[in-house]
Formats: sequence, structure tokens, C-alpha cells
Amino acid sequence: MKHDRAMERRQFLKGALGAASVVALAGCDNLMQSSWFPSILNKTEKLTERVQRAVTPTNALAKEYGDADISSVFPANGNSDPGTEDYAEHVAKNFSEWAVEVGGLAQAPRSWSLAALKELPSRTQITRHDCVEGWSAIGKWTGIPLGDLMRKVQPLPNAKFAVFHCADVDEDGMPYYESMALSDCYHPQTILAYELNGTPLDIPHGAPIRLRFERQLGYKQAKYVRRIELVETLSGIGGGKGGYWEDQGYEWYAGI
Ligand SMILES: Nc1nc2c(c(=O)[nH]1)N[C@H]1C(S)=C(S)[C@@H](COP(=O)(O)O)O[C@H]1N2
Ligand SMILES: [Mo]
Repeated sequence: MKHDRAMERRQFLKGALGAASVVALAGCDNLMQSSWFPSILNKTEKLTERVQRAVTPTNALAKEYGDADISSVFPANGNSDPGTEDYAEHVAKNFSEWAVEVGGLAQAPRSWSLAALKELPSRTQITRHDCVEGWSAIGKWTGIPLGDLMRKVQPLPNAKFAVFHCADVDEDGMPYYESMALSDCYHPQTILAYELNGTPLDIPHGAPIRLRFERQLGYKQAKYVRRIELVETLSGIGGGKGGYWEDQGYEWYAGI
């Protein structure tokens, strides 16, 4: 697939400018070096808080690799099958009735069936996944830029985070979930992936839909995504720390 980087930048900006209060960003000359920051901006322009955060070096594009770098085996980690009756039914129907709901603090909440998602423009990226348990793997992911979905649902001005609710639960019945700042949803490499290495995601890797949140550790890469909820605060969701592992002490902003 061919990518139009300039278009991705414009789309990112459009989304990031879409909400939040406007603040002046002074002295951002060094930030202009960031590989995907729009060159049309200069320091006299006003930017939102979200753009300011998004253009810091930690939010630059993650390194992308070539086909030759793809790992021969991409391990599966964490839950490798949600194992619920509901999920088993979806497997039996080849996920034909799976839908991803995007709602919460949105002007136009809606859901997309897997088939509808696959009809949207996709992005393919070869990136490295790093798990805190001490392994890394390079894989080719294809999916829908999350920013495209956000522009469709139109987050409300008070939406600050996106929470990813997954289909799996642990032994104690605690659901797996994850979250990111709304601005990170518009990063060009943030995608809802449905293919790994050119084939539909298998169950161990998060079928039928999983998040790729590049430049973040493995546990942020939510598998079996069912629902994306836009919220103002993470307190009151799960243990209140923004994710299944975060509730057990892991970093929320797991940048690498
Ligand atoms: N829903 C869900 N997502 C999850 C997990 C999980 O157990 N459940 N494990 C996380 C961890 S720790 C890692 S390293 C990656 C593993 O992804 P993989 O199985 O495709 O390698 O998924 C992450 N996302
Ligand atoms: Mo992990």
C-alpha cells in the first residue's frame, strides 16, 4: 500500500485541532524537526494542548522496518484466547457479527462491523513490539487508522482519553482494558489492526481486532477490542489507573 505522508499529517492535525482549548505554543522551533509535524505551522500559530503534546519527540513516528526484517515467529503473550462462550460463538461465525463500538463522549457515537472496518482505507506498517517480559518481535500490521474513526464520531471537547475494552477476562473475572490520550488516537501509526503479516489476525494475536499503539510497550497493544469509550477521566474504570496492568502498578505512559 502506498502512503501519502503529507496527507496523514494533515489528517492528524485536523483531528488534533478538533477539540480542546486553544493555547499558544511558544518556542517550538525544535519541535518542527519532528518527522511528521506539519511544516505549514510556525511558532506564531496557536495550537491546542493536544498538538503541543503530540509534537514532542516521544511522539514522533515509530521506526518502520522492511519485509526482510519480519520475525519468523511472532510470539503470543498474555491471554491467547478469551475463552468465553460469547467469544466462542463469534469464532464459530468467523467474526461475521463482530462489531467495534466507539462511543462515550462523542457527538456521533456509532459502531462498525468487522466487514465495514475492512472497507475503510487501511494502513500497513512493519514495527517492533516490545514486551516487558523480555522479548521483541517485528510484525507487519494492517488496520484502520484510529484517527479516521475519531473524525467520524467527533469527540466532545471534554473527551480526554480513549478506553479500549477487550473481550477477555482474567481468572478473577477482571476484564482486560487499556487506554490512551485522545491525541494519541490521531497519531498516524495508531491503528485498529485486523491483519498480521498479511493474514487475518489469529486468536492468540487478538482476533479479529487489536490495537497497535506504536512506541508503547506490549501491554498497551490491546487485543480482542470490542468497545472504545471516550472519557474525561480514567478514574472509575477498572481499578482507575487506565489499564489492566496499570492497575497492578505498570506505567500508564509506556513510551519506548
Ligand atoms: N486483551 C488483551 N490484550 C493484550 C494482552 C492480554 O492478555 N489481553 N496482553 C498484552 C501483552 S502483555 C502483550 S506483550 C501483547 C502480546 O500481543 P501478542 O499476543 O500478539 O504477541 O498483547 C497485550 N494485549
Ligand atoms: Mo507484554
